[in-house]
Amino acid sequence: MLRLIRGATVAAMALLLGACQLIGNEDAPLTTFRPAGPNAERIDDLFWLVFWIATAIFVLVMGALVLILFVFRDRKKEDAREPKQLHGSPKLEVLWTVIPALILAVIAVPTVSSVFELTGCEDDSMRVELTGHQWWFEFHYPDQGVDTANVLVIPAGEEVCLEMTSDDVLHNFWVPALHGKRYLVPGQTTLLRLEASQPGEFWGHCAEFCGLSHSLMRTRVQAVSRAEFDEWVAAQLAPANLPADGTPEFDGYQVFLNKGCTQCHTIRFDDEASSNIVLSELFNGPDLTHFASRNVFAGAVLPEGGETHEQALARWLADPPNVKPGSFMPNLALTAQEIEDLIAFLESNT
Ligand code: HEC
Ligand SMILES: [Cu+2]
Repeated sequence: MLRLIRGATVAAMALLLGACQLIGNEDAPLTTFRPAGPNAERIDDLFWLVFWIATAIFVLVMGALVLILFVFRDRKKEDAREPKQLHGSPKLEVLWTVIPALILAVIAVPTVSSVFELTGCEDDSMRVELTGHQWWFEFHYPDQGVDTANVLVIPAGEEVCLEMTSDDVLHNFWVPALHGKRYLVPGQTTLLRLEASQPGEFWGHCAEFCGLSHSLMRTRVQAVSRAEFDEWVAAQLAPANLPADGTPEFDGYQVFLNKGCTQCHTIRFDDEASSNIVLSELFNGPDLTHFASRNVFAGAVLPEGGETHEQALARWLADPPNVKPGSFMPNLALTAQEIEDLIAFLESNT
């Protein structure tokens, strides 16, 4: 018996310490304990309010329990103290109804007001349309005319309003440092206000099981200064460079045109005649005009484990469903030469 208790105590301590270790850990990019903007701070404040109230109640109740166990423990007949025997006590019953009601009120007021404040956006905040796909996030900036994927660039210190929907199944956009989770629902628009107080890079993840590669549907939010944001927009609006004849980039461009990539991907060139065509809405993939400006791709899962952008791209182009099971980008049976040329071409699109 004693051994069992000792084992259970050690296990409980290990769990507790393990949980504490996650708080503030740099290796836990999806922690909810490092809010980096007003919306996430609001949620964090609420968590700690409830946490400390619950802790106080736990300590009081357990303390009373231990005290009663001690005071009324089994003793020799002569000095045994019988507790006072009660049957119904209106005073006590009122007390233990009123106190919980007050505690619930203290929790309910900030909770309900936070729920309302965190839903919806300010009228003047910058809009970004977000569409969820199996298994990547598409971002369209309607006022700027920018299209990008997986990496959301926002100006720090300003509220950005995500107008979210889904192209296929339910998804859920979650960047814990900036806000809670919100669904992306096919045929509906949901709003999510995002604001990062300081420049930085924040990790996100789809938080609704959405099929085979759900666990590989991630995202990054990059908050930059206003000036850097304007520069980024200007760079994104520029057309892709049409490579000069005879270069590896040009060969890659030819592979891009001839291997069916344009069925699903858009690259905007200056020349109207070149490949702006998206043949099938059903098979749409990320806009690749400025592919190399994004530090991560394929649902923000590549590159991984210290590989370079090029190495990851080679792995992706060789066999996408091998990297992301079920991927809607098929294995196009490219030769090593074609992959090499495509990498030269795609990596030149900064
Ligand atoms: C049938 C449609 C389809 C075809 C054809 C296709 N792709 Fe894709 N591609 C996709 C989809 C869908 C994704 C997103 C996959 C994901 O992240 O799960 C993607 C992702 C990519 C990415 C990563 C983009 C990013 O920012 O995340 C690159 C690069 C890419 N494709 C290049 C190509 C090239 C080069 C070709 C031609 C050899 C090609 N694709 C052909 C559908 C397609
Ligand atoms: Cu998803």
